[in-house]
Amino acid sequence: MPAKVVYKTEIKSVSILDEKGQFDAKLGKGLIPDDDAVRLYEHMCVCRHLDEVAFKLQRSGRMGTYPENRGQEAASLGAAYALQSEDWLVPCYRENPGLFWRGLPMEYILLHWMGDERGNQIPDNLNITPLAIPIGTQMLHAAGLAWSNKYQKKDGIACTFFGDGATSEGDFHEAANFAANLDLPVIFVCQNNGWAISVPTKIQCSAPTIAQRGVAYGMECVQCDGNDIFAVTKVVRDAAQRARKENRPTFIEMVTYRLGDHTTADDARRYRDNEELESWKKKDPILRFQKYLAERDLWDESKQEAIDAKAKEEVSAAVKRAEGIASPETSDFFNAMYAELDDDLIQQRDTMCTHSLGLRPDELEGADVNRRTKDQLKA
Ligand SMILES: Cc1ncc(C[n+]2csc(CCOP(=O)(O)OP(=O)(O)O)c2C)c(N)n1
Ligand SMILES: [Mg+2]
Repeated sequence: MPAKVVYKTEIKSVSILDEKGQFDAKLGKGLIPDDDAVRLYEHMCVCRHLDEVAFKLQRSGRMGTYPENRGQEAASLGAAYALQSEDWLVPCYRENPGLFWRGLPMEYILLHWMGDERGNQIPDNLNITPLAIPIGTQMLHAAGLAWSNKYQKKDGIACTFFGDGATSEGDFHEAANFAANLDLPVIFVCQNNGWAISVPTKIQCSAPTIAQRGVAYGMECVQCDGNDIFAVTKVVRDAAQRARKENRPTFIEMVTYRLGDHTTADDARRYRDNEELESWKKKDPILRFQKYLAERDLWDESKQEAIDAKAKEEVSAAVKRAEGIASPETSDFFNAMYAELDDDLIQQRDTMCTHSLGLRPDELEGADVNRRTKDQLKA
């Protein structure tokens, strides 16, 4: 008996504004009104400028490390634009444009990369989780947030961002399985930027698309041009509707490219062809958006000058706020980490504030602990 085909699928790839600035008027009709398009473009320019400044801050010793977002601005921004304020944004670390669009003040990101934990104390009303540096953990958090919202019958879905490399982590597979089987309102946004530090996507995923990794879990999967803010807006809007109406997750692969190094601790010239880089520079999300706006008489050189001046002002004010913040107290470490402190944690906190080595603070009253001898500390 001939084998029957029991399952067939296809992955669609959505593109509306291509690298030459050509616009699919049918697919893109009414997606982004002109006023919003101008604001989104300006926002992308501000974020690009932040990258330049942050790079210099790191090189001059004023910041620990920094991952440039350059080239990927349309992905998180289009997603944040398509979502609503009650929806969770569950980021990785290359989503500045989307986070700022939601309302995160820029100095939070600067503080984070300056090594100040207060950068991760995101204001509650923003529905943004802290940057996730361990690769992949945030996808599980997004599934949990969506489950919690569904369980409590609250409005709001969860949209999580991660890289191509993160889809090789177990966490991705657990989160995808969980979301699909429990009917959770989650959007999984994979920013496929071609590289996981020095590992190219093609040697860590043998399938022709990353999008199809979601098919095995039984969810809708789609690919889009991640440098095309119109395509991004469309696929995220569709996915959000599916999540809200049907409680179904969607996996979106946004094809993009990081034009910078992985972080300031990396030098991509050691593993990446210049030809590849140059070909992606032509697909820059800002350039094509500029062409689109120019075509509609919404952009010219003088407008760009005004945008650049505003970007300089905004970024330099944020740097001032980040660098001008008072030093944290030792106790902030505990107070930021825990919602409530039990007796044990209170003792740990107080002990840490005395700079003692594990001695009880009540035993140290009036003593200068740093001058105690080893024997005294042992006693
Ligand atoms: C669990 C874990 N393993 C390894 C690392 C080190 N690491 C940091 S970024 C990165 C690559 C991530 O690549 P990708 O998911 O494609 O994201 P991209 O940086 O390209 O946006 C790795 C392996 C980490 N942070 N966490
Ligand atoms: Mg990557």
